[in-house]
Amino acid sequence: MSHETFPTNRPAVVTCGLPYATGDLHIGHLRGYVGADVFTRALRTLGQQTAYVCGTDMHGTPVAVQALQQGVEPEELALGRHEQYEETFPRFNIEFDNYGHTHDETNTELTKEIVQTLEDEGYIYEDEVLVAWDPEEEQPLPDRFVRGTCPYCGAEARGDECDEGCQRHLEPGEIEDPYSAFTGNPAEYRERTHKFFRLSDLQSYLQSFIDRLEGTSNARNQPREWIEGELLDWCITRDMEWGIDYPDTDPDANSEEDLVLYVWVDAPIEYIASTKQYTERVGSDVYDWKDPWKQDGEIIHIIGRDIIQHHTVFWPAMLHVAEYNEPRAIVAHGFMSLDGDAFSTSRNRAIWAHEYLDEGFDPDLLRYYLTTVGGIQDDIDFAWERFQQRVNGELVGNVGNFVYRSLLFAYRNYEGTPDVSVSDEVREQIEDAIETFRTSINEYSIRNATQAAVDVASFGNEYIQRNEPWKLTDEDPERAAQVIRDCVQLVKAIAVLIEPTAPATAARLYSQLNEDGSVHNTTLDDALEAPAARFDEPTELFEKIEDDRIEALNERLDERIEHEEMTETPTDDGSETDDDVDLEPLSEERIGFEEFQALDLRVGRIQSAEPIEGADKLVKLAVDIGLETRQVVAGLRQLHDVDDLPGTRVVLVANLEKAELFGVESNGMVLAAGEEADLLTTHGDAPLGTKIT
Ligand code: B3M
Ligand code: ZN
Repeated sequence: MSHETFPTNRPAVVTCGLPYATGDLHIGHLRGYVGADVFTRALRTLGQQTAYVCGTDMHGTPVAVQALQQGVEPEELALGRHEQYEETFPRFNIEFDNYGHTHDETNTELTKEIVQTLEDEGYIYEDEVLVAWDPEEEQPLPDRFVRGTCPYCGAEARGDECDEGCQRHLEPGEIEDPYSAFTGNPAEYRERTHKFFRLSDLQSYLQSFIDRLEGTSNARNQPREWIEGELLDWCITRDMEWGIDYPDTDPDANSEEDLVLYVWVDAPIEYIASTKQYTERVGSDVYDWKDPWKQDGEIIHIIGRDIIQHHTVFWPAMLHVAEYNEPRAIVAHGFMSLDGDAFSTSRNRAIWAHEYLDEGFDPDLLRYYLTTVGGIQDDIDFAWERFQQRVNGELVGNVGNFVYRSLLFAYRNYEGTPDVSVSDEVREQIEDAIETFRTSINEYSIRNATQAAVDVASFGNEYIQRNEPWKLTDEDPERAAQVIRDCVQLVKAIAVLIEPTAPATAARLYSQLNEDGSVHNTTLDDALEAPAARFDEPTELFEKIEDDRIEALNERLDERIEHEEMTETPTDDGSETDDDVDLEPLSEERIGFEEFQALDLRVGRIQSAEPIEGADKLVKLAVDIGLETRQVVAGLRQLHDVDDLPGTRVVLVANLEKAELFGVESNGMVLAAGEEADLLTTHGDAPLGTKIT
């Protein structure tokens, strides 16, 4: 089945992958949100009614793990991030029609309703499943709480995805040689009862869906292997507290069980919930969420290439059984690296979104870079020099140059647009650009659509050079007026065609042209409408980026990377993404001096240290605190070599309740900072046992 070309007369909804509420945004993250924003604006330029929605992904182990690390409640952590994202996106001219989150009421209710429908339709059953378990901590280890070996490709993997290898989704119980991502304890598998979605019954539906699917070729081809292979049923619940409760879980009947929905159930449902919230705000006469999702409309998902399986297998299967429309297109974008290496939030190897803005760079420059430096499917790289090259070469040198010289000439000689009609040559040129733009968007290529706008400027520069209007004003004033009239039309076409990629720039240009109305509401036809008769003296659209600025930026980045490398310790899971170590907020609650004094802190010295069998991080210490020697178990091995520890002066909490860890008694605690346990020491020679006050 082939789809009608855009624009259709059915409302569209464009979504982008929901950011997990786990970390600051860096410019690499922005690719998807910018890409989907550009695509949405471009659809509107074609005349397609479109809503653009997204929301924060609040649930799941990515958030739970980080909350645990930071000692805060997942909800508090997630809501804080949500507000931060909500505030950041518009600063990059990313304008969602609705930005919700997966923990809000709309999504919670809709998720429960949809899961109930799956159940009513007979697609859910209960079964025993082996769940990774930390036997020491007596804790289930869902998803990112466990690591091990991918059974498909042998790579080191997370519990629910082979993130560094074959990218497959992994079902609970699949990962081999599991161990806890926290304690490092070898995990065992225990039987638990969970809910399963009968994905295996949907093979033929999914095959036909994939045949109809539009978008990038990776999203259309990669899933075939999964769909045509053995389709495992999908475990849709987890032993966790944080998440949306399984709808029929009766809290009283099941008091020790915390069964919540797997994050990948409720996350994509936010696409619908967010659209619904948009309708609730603007009214169904303006935009009805039911059109794309239930009736007749177009659904386009723009996602990272690592989550193709979730969007081409699990998601359409759920939609199908719950009687929602299926996506028309899935556009899976590549990743971005930084100077040839992966961005790493945990290692601060990144250019943060706020840093880019604080530098004073126009967001449109980054939008342009992200959109044009590679095709959407390609992995791309960011380097300040390349950014400079593209900005100076294409935006300043080509687009900016053409626009400024044309408008300045027009202003000085005609105080605006010369009063003649546009020539056939130039009209045809613009018509071709419009056609390229339209075709490109129908092929989901925002890069080619943007190129159509830039090509108009290249043509314009060539046209003005070839016709030399500055020579014609005296010799052949009519011809000069024609050339400049044509140039102003080309400028107007550029404003219309570049708006999706560079909306703020297009708006500046439109106001320089003294056009009525907003460039954000223009459609392709406007590119050929006559420009305003009068306009003021123009100003330069873009500013050249100087070499010394790039040098300074590179230096700063190098210093940061070097610094991080020097202080770097391997993270417990070796992963480069997501687990960033944000500082915990300062405690709001003050304590009295007496409360502080209740802590019996003493100067001590480590006498001996030995590793504890089976626990990767733990070490057994004998600490001399003057009055006696204490045996203490401490998690110090990430940062400290066991053999180097004896002799180190430490601060010991002497009146902490005794505990037993790995069968070893711990009588006190040594103070250390952060996840990697940087040991606190003293600098003078305070006698051992001195109380710290
Ligand atoms: N929150 C982020 C990711 O895996 C995840 C996307 C959800 S989209 C419904 O890239
Ligand atoms: Zn794998």
